[in-house]
Amino acid sequence: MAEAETRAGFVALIGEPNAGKSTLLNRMVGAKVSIVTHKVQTTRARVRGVAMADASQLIFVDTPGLFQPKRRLDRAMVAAAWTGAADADVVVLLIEATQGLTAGVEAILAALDEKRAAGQPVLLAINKIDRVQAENLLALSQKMNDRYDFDGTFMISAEKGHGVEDLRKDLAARVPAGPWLYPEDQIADLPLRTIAAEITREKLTLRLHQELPYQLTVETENWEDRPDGSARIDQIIYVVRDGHKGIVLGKKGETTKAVGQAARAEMEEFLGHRVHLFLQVKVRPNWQEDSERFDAMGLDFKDGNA
Ligand SMILES: Nc1nc2c(ncn2[C@@H]2O[C@H](COP(=O)(O)OP(=O)(O)OP(=O)(O)O)[C@@H](O)[C@H]2O)c(=O)[nH]1
Ligand SMILES: [Mg+2]
Repeated sequence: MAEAETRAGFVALIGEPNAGKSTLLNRMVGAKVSIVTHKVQTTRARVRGVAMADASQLIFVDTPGLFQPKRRLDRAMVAAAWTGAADADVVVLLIEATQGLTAGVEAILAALDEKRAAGQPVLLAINKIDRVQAENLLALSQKMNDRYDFDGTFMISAEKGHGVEDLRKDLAARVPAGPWLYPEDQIADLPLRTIAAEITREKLTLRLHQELPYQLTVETENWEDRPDGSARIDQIIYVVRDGHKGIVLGKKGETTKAVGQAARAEMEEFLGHRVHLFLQVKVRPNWQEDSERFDAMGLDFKDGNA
């Protein structure tokens, strides 16, 4: 019997901040490769996760949320998202069922035709359906399809998993025929150092209030695999002000300690071995104007030019 024809392709997940793109990527991959928080603008650069669907390999590209950028970092994030979309075989636009056709979604639709590649299919995924009544969903689906010519519409809950398999099946048939692009056991295309830095940034974002999470970045400075199978990971948390350093550290360093414990536990689960994590907080007032920091994040500094 002939083997099933293999297929492989890139699927970009785009949408407003907080739509649930990273949650969907993680669900498709079956592991947490992209960080998730209840706050907007969590994802800062493209994150690739690899998922299988029968004989198709789907490389999901999680992107930063699309919004009106003001700062250099914001502009670079939004540019990274559009590049991710333009390079993909299929685009999936996620919107929140609870929010509907917002001004932000309207702006994305207005830009989509200009940014998408010719003939590139665009699917609509209405997410967070676990939070709305079914009758409202049908009306929203109608409204969205009146507004834009989508190649398909899916009602999903990325968090609970509803509808996700239907979307996966559809995507499996849409990506082009061809050999798989990644080894079968690979789930992410992101350096481990970056994943480790992202885990710490997630724990900081969950723990810190207000604007602070948007003004810090985390980098893995050193990674040493030890003979006993454990790893020593040294990371730097860059903040913009002395006052922020105090908040990130907390009283007697208790905030950094709690963040470090949570991050270490998750790194150990991801890596499957013990981790010794050392966090240091540094004040760097202009890190958001620092091209090295953008490189470390996987962003293009020039994309941030006004
Ligand atoms: N109720 C519900 N919540 C969801 C669902 N999907 C995602 N969320 C929540 O929505 C919030 C944002 O999810 P993310 O996956 O970080 O969203 P994102 O689109 O990646 O956000 P950015 O990276 O900021 O652009 C988190 O609190 C998720 O737990 C869903 O299907 N139902
Ligand atoms: Mg995200």
